[in-house]
Amino acid sequence: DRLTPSSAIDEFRKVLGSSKTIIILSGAGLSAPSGIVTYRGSGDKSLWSNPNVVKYSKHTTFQEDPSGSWQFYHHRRLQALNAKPNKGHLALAALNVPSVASRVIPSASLVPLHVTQNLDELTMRALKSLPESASEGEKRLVPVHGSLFRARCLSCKHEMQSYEPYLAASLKKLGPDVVVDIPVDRLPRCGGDEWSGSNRYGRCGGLLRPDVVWFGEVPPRMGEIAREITGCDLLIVVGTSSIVQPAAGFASQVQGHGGKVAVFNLERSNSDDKADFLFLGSCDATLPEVLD
Ligand code: BJW
Ligand code: ZN
Repeated sequence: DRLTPSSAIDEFRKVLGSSKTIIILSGAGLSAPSGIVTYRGSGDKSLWSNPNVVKYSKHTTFQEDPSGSWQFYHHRRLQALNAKPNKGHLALAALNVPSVASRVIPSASLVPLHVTQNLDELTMRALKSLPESASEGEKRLVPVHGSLFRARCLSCKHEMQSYEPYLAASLKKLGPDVVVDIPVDRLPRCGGDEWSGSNRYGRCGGLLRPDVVWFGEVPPRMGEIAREITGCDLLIVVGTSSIVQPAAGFASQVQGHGGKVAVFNLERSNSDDKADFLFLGSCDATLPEVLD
């Protein structure tokens, strides 16, 4: 019933302070100030300008070219490992610190559910940098498109996590534009030592795939998210183009039952004219300013 979204901080703070159920939805823009390129940004700064991203975001590509896919994700992992959480990640994570929560979100019955579409684990690292009293936040973080640092076995479904620069030996210091021919039996395998191919842990030895969500695949924990959306008073949307489903549908679902939506983005994004609040600017500046 409003024509344009409000950018009044005090009005937003009242809604924030009276909300019982708060959901945060984040996208690539949250990590942009950490130096991680977005998918759909302009020009050279867009991952989508790299044909590999289009190719390896399809769920059928891994079967056709597992070696190329693992090499592509090797470089994505290095980029994320070399980045650090920024002030935007930290401002959101701080809502899990009891002294901050009692001041900023006093009506919240639980710490916010943070649904992130990012694969870089920077929000997880921001949460881990907080005092022990904020540990609830980790359970309430849903990496809805998976993680660059997780893999799962195509044979036995075993899931694993690793921060080792696997494939480093095969790739040496080759740049992201060079694709070499790594035989499938040298790709990360189930039970492998640092995913290197030697079956040190006696698991099944099957081929691992990156535990990320490609187009055409169903994201995890959707039931949990749907339940939370049903009672959501306030959805805080940060740095996403709001084009990719299912996350792109959250705002209208929340507003459909009377909840409010606040958008934080560098520029105008899909359907943000329907938002209740809109804070334009880089989220490493706007989030600390609006949430502190
Ligand atoms: C800043 C900033 C700063 C920059 N500060 N802001 C038609 C045909 C075929 C399929 C479909 C179809 N229609 C719908 C579909 C489904 C499809 C889909 O949505 N496609 C659309 C593209 C049309 N979706 C799926 O297939 C999904 N699965 C699904 O729907 O299953 C069905 C189902 C669901 C639920 C229940 C039951 C059934 C799966 C989607 C998987 C997406 N995977 C990717 C790639 C991961 C792998 C990899 O990275 O290698 O995930 S795609 C890519 O986009 C990545 C991202 O997480 C995702 C979203 O991107 P995001 O985060 O919005 O980033 P950008 O770059 O788009 O936007 C950045 C924003 O930040 C911009 O707005 C900037 O302005 C802003 N910004 N700097 C603040 N400093
Ligand atoms: Zn296995």
